[in-house]
Amino acid sequence: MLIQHPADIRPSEITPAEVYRGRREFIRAAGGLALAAGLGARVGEVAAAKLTGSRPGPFGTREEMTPWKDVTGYNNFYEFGSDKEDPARHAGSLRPRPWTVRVEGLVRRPGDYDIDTLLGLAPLEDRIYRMRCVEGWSMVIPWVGYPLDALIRRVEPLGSARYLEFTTLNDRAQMPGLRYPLLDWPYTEGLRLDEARHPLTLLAVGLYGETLPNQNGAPVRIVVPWKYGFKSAKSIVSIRFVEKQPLSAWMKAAPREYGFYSNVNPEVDHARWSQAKERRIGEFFKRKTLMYNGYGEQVARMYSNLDLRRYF
Ligand SMILES: Nc1nc2c(c(=O)[nH]1)N[C@H]1C(S)=C(S)[C@@H](COP(=O)(O)O)O[C@H]1N2
Ligand SMILES: [Mo]
Repeated sequence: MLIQHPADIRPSEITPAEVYRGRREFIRAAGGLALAAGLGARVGEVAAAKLTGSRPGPFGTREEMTPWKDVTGYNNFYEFGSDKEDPARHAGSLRPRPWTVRVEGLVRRPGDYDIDTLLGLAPLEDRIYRMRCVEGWSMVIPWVGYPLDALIRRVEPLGSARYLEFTTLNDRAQMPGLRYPLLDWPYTEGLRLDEARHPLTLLAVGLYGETLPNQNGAPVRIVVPWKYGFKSAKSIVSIRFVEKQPLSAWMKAAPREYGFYSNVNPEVDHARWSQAKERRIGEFFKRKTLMYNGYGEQVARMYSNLDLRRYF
């Protein structure tokens, strides 16, 4: 473990979180978004990778954001190892550019989308979401991205398309963890089409106003805040539109433990532990886990006909 003495902390070490908070407060104080673009340039002097032009989006939470060092230092990204510190330590070998995402399957307009084309498809938004890991911890993360539906509309799904399958990069040269058969690589995940089109579901390209750090799934990932974290696939290289429910990497590995839906649900326990409570990273006492991670008002109607115990 690295211990940093107070004397070692230089005043120039302003974290992206502090910059982000300052920018948001300034935007609020100024009472207008028109100023945001101009401020972005000044902020850029501190942090080179600033994503300019993102604006506050809907569905925000007022809960305290998890500090930058935890959001980027305590991660699950098995392609870089299974310890929480492994992704931050090893994800430097990931090359997020050049990068293309292949859109394939049951769409009228399949194709390879360059990451920069993808970034320009819709206005970027700041979305502060609660995130709940299936292991029982949670964070509040200010993502930057846009609704995945913006891309879906663009590629025009066929009437037969009912599910989406996401696939993560599978390159041993960039991802040392792929040497270990923890999962049947590549990492894949899936969503039902209506879930993928839900306005909460993001195609995320950043956090805290910065380009997505490698350990968080650079350069582009999915974010589905009412489901357990593993549904939010990182560093994706393809999105396939299919007719049948895809089998995710976690379902293959442990079908009794990980279902396709994996909606956050305090009343349906994991095969080996309770899901009633969670520990917000940075807090000591556990808090109660909320149905659909607190997003029930927005998403519950999608599951009105579903037995949540059976379809966990
Ligand atoms: N490709 C890939 N995506 C992944 C994972 C992974 O191991 N590989 N872990 C998942 C899990 S279990 C969680 S909790 C979240 C963590 O995202 P974060 O590190 O950005 O908070 O990523 C998810 N996406
Ligand atoms: Mo997770």
